[in-house]
Amino acid sequence: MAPPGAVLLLLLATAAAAGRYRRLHPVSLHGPAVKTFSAASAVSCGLRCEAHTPQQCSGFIYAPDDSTCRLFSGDCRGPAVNSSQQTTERYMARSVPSEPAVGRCGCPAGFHRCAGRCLRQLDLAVNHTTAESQCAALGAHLAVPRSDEENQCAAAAAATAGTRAVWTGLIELPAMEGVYTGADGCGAVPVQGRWASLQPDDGGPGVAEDRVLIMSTGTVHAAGWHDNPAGARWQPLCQLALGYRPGCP
Ligand SMILES: *[C@@H]1O[C@H](CO)[C@@H](O)[C@H](O)[C@H]1NC(C)=O
Ligand SMILES: *[C@@H]1O[C@H](CO)[C@@H](O)[C@H](O)[C@H]1NC(C)=O
Ligand SMILES: [Ca+2]
Repeated sequence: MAPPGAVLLLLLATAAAAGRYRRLHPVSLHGPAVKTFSAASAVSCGLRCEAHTPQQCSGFIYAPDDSTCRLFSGDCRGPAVNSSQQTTERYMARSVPSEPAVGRCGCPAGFHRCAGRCLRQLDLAVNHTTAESQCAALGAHLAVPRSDEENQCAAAAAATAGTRAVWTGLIELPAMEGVYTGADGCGAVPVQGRWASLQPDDGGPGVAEDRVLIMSTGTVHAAGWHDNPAGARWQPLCQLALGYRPGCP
């Protein structure tokens, strides 16, 4: 039990950090923290976050009870939250002052808002490696649909793609068959109920299919998620790492 003085100090410290952080609702996070360590206060936790770029650290959770400071990347909060698992932990989302003045629900040029995320589909079908670097050149990563809404956004993008499919930022972990991690840095991605009929099939003997695309209707393939080899060519769907706005359609 912390003495009243310590509680007051924490409140002051949190208020001092308020200008550089937005306090969001209590959350729980599916993904692992990028970094976890012990810190004396919320302010020192915030300073550790600020020692990184906004892409590397988009916010933190400080637990005064055990002095645990956890840094997160890529606005990991959001649809990863399972509301029935909410805790009283306070996620402090880092303010990004250089964010373009595009209004609350706007996105930078070329990107459109969907389910709170900024997305951009590229025109050319390329392999997964090239898709990743093309998104990175835009300050983004391949899209990682975690919620039903985000999955619908990705499926809608696939429906308008020339190839009727888009690459996602899901990669099957080499040592863990069936576990897919997200390019958003927020850990394992829930995959239940997303796969197209007969997927994932790992491509059969001798073929490693460890990347995931979203197929729309209107092809010979079943609609839904498919595993494919990294060398397959599909259109990239990029997602901005920062600037998640939970209240925006
Ligand atoms: C949320 O968490 C509860 C409790 O762990 C679990 O029963 C439920 O299936 C989860 N819901 C989703 C959508 O993950
Ligand atoms: C992807 O394409 C690039 C450029 O054509 C090539 O250099 C690279 O080897 C390819 N990677 C895979 C995994 O196919
Ligand atoms: Ca497959």
